[in-house]
Amino acid sequence: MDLEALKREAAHRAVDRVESGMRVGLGTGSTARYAILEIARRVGEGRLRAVSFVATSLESERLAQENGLVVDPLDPRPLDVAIDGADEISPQLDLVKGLGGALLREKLVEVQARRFVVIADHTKQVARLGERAPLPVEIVRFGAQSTLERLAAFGEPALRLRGNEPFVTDNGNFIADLRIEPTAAPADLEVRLKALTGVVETGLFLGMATEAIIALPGGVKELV
Ligand code: ABF
Repeated sequence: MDLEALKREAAHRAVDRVESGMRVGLGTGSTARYAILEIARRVGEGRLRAVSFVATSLESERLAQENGLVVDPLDPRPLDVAIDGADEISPQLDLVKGLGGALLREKLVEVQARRFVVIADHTKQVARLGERAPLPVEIVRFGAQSTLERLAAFGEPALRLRGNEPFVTDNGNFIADLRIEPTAAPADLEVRLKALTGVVETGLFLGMATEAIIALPGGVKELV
């Protein structure tokens, strides 16, 4: 089974959690994309009714709208469920997210979700965060080089580029991809990074996921 089939499998399983009348957070990335398309299919077939949506990126908002879903702005009401991918998933369901560049809106949406379902193929599972992927950190543009220097106290930061230019997030910020020593205790790192001047948000999503649906060649694993 190829990775795309696994991602689709996990996504479709997560969409089974969506019921008529719910408020749903739509994730970003290639796995979340399958969830959005499947939700749109079920809405189109009338199997899901009166569902409202909030998107975690402009890209996902566009995809949802192109497929007939109406996307609302984020307001303070809780979301029933959010479905999104991840770059790393620890045994405790702590996550690294943000390689897709949408970490700030993802965190803003998913922190409001009663149920946050992470969907992924098995390659995203790690024993310790930082093993597989750099940690994305959203930083303000002004003084970005100074913030990168401050981040060097935590690992090896690199300003994310798109072509020759810095990558710019939906919020007008830059992203530093921070190579860290793999850690089984990311909470302290999160607190220290958030305290750093110039840091807007980190890609550490700790204690937020309520469940993970992980597709592997032999079948699907659900972790809570
Ligand atoms: C978003 O998309 C992220 O937070 C993560 O960076 C990325 C995962 O993408 P994919 O599903 O394409 O691997 O969910």
